[in-house]
Amino acid sequence: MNKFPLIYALTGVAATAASCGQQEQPKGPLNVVYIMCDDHSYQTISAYDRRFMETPNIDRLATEGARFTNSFVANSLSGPSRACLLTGKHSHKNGFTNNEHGIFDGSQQTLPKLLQAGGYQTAMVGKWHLVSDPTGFDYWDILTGQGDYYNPVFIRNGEQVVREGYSTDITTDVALEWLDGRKADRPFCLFLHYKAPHRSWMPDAQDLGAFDQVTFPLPETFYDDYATRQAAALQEMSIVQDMNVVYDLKMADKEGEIHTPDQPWLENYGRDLYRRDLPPGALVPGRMNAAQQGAWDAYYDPIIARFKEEKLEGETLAEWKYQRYMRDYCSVIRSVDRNVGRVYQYLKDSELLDNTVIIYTSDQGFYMGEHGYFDKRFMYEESFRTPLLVRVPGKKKGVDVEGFVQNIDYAPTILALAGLPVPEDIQGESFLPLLNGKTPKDWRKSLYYHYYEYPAEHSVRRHYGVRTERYSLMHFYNDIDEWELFDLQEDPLQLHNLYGEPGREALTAELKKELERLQILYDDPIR
Ligand code: SGN
Ligand code: CA
Repeated sequence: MNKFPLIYALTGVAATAASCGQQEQPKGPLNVVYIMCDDHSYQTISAYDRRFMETPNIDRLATEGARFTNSFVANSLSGPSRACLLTGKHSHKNGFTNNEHGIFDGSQQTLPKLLQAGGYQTAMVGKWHLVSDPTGFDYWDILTGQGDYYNPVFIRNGEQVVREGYSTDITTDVALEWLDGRKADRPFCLFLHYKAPHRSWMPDAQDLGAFDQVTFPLPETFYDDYATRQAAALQEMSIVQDMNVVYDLKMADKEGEIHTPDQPWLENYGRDLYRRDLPPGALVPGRMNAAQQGAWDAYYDPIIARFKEEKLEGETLAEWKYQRYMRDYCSVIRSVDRNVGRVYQYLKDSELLDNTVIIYTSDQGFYMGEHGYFDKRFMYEESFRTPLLVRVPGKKKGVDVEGFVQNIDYAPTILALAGLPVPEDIQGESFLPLLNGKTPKDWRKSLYYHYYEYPAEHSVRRHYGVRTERYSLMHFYNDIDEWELFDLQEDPLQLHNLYGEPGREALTAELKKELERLQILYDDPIR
């Protein structure tokens, strides 16, 4: 099977842990802590890839559980991915196809409702992003919209609460408080959804500068020319072209020389830095307090001054942008990793570790400069894939799971862990049988993908496609009609579109047949 580019993982988690054997057998019904980040790339989890940073707490789930090396999403975007999790169905079935026009229909059958009916206590804390109010949760305490990094606004069971502090810490605090107050006589399922590390990658004050001594390796495809791939060229998510030095990279100088007065939105760094029309230190939604602002300015002001002096251009500017992006992004992940450590420690101290499943994943993958990109959306590997680490008490430790799994599988898997029946209309499959590292013979051999959000921010064209062990075939449609075909064995970086090349007719026909089979199987009306 094709895997994550594990050539980069220098010390194989599986190798270290293979000798560790079984965990303790669980006592009583299993609890579930499902942790999902927003835009966390597998490239920045050291259990998958050691090139960029260390994530010891997240990695522990791999050494004590299973690392999925072929984990994918159905539609690489936040709201749609969350709707897949809740329903176990592809976007066209759960109705939430894109962030911009979607309102999740909370009256439909969902995982938390099925868990509640099965006697579970359910809670949803953190990023929700599905517009309608959550249903099926005993407790919900969600960030508004995308959520802010600093002093975020939450809606707690319908009531607005502004909490002072850093989003990742606060989200953990709220989740642990709920765990403390839950009823001890019933099992629980906690959905803990961090806003981090979503754009605009704002680190916690204590992590500012953590990667200043690091020079991140430039991805091989950073200067991709997109030859043979029209849709790949048409996007607006390029670090060189579209990443803004002020908005994304925090170069808002106090003199207003970098950004002009007609661009006041730039100063807000994606909603939540300080605003000059308000007195310093005032705590309002979307505004740092004086201490936060002081730490922020102390770190960024000298970088801004240097940036103004240096007047970088061309490739030097492009690579400076890449380094700043990576430094901010990885600094944000440090806080995530620390908070995963807090959750783990809480479960350990509360003696819950032996009967609680811990799942760590992201709502999709993310580009760390591959193809020159940030963001996600494409069916290309970096954003189609998503990290997945699962620690189930009583299962083998340090296992690599190679079978194809997708985010429509979380609902049936969690139901299976809870010992509850999986309704017929759920399209995903429980991946519990894969947890010992052996993929059953009749397990799925191909995956279906469908992305809808266009016209929209980042201009990634609508597309659907099929992924087999070796090949990836995609059709970009709407205002273009373009096919792309990649041989992932020969061309893992996906630079060479084989579609239409002489000699590929039989392969193309076979993959189109498989694509159609999946579209019929999942009952997708757009084909
Ligand atoms: C925001 C971001 C985009 C991002 C979408 C979707 N812009 O609109 O860069 O692609 O969210 O992300 S921002 O300026 O508002 O940060 S998703 O993960 O929520 O789907
Ligand atoms: Ca996301």
